[in-house]
Amino acid sequence: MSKQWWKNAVVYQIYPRSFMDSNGDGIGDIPGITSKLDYLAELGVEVIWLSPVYQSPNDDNGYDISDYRAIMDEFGTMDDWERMLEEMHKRGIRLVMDLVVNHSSDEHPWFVEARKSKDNPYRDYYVWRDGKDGREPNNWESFFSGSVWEYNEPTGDYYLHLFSKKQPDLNWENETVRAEVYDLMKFWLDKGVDGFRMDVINMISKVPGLPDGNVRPGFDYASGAQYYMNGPRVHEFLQEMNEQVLSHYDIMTVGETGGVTPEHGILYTSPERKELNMIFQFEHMDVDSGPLGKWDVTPLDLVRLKKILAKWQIELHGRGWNSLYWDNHDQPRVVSRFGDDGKYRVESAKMLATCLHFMQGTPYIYQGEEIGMTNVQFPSIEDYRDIETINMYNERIANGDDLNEIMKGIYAKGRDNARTPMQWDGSDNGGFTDGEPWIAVNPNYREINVNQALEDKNSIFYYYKELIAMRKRLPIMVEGSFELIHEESTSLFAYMRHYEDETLLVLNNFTASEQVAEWPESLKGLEAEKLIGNYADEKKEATDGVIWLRPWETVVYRFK
Ligand code: ISL
Ligand code: CA
Repeated sequence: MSKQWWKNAVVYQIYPRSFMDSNGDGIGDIPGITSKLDYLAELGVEVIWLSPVYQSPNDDNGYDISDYRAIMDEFGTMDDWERMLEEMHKRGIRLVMDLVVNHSSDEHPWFVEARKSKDNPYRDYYVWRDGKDGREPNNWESFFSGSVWEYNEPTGDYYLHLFSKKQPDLNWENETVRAEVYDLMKFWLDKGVDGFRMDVINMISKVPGLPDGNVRPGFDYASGAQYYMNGPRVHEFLQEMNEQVLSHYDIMTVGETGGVTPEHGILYTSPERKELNMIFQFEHMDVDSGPLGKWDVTPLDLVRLKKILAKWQIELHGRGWNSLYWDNHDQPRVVSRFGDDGKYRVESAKMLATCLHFMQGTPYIYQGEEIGMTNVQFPSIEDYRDIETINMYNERIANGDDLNEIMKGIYAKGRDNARTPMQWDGSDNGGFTDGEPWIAVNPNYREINVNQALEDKNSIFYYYKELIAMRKRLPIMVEGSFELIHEESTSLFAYMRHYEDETLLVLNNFTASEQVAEWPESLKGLEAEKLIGNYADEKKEATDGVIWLRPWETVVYRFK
């Protein structure tokens, strides 16, 4: 039944807490979102992915849900939500909601019941194990530091939480749990939502027995990833969900799936398997990390980045479907991360946008990316709000690690980089709130803001608008095959797209210096039409046998 409308759409992600505050309590909310829909319509996005707005104690900003059928008080009411949806649909914008069902909040009535006694009817909604030799049942480490196990006094055993101890994992082996999930999905679909982004959906099936992982010397806990990512029954569960729920609606689905290769990608997204439309893979989010993981900051390895993205492009072509993203609410700002957030902020933001949007797949824009918002460096841990950041900080301080090293990691990779409030204008707090924002606004809001971008015809905003519009006009952007060129170049990310009798040449300079490279043999002598670029003035003749790019330059040519 799917019309596959999501193949040429661009998705815009809203992190509601930081988008727009309508009532001065310092917290972004649903009426705030509704008030900015004209702005998003102007940008041209056709789908909004909204991070969780359900009732939640906010241990992890809404990714810990205590009522799947209610709106968080701080964000507004169900009426506000319904009005927002109506206003989106009026503007031709579809709404994708976040589905967080690997875990619930510990304040969800299911868990409140489950933890009371071993014979409670909800006990089996969660994952319980006895301790081993006075310790946790196994050695897995939580994403948010420490053990994945929490001791529960009334029952004398432990429950599993891959994330915070206020996010107990639901037991997907229990078919009643699965039926509950399908029910709540229908609740929202029947209200008219147009799809789901499924939080850590490839972690719902754990290997029975929950075996220990291998502890590295000097560490207390091990990664258990091989025992819960892409687990034994995950495809069975997704096919069941598809059959019972998804297939009955004209919607789009995107799974958040860490630890996947293109082989997994095909299993999750190939249409005949009837699971998901697309997934978020994370391989390209590791290209600036060392062996110790995300906080082990290293310079970008451009060759690695290109090879990873090229591999996904080629292997999923005709077999599955890619999601394309640089940013989301868990990642640092891409212009700071892979671009230059100083002198060449505008050029490098446009270059990164071009590089991503000309690949095959559905592009995602994270709020603020379209105006080139940057990372932030707050002076003290007191200024940070993210549970992952705070837990990591406390653990490493207790461990005697160097404070500067810790802060260096937070500045480069901390999730709050993406969560500072949206910068709407140059007034106090960037126009986000009249009150005290729940997290400080990036101090650069007087220069970098939406107002400024809308007034400048050469802004990053209008460049994104053009990229979004091009995807509608040019089938080659959606359908074309992908070919990486100059693979080993440590400065250029260059590729071609091929479709019918057309070729696109997409050239991106990832450095602040001029770059010269050989023009592809197959295009020599052909007439090049320039489609888009980030330098206004013309440069040297494009077909003189060399690629010549200025600092952070991007340019796309079409050949027929
Ligand atoms: O952000 C991360 C740390 O680098 C990731 O490990 C992240 O926790 C992982 O991608 C899962 O993310 C999703 O589920 C989490 C939630 O905190 C994230 O915000 C969400 O995107 C638990 O629900
Ligand atoms: Ca508010």
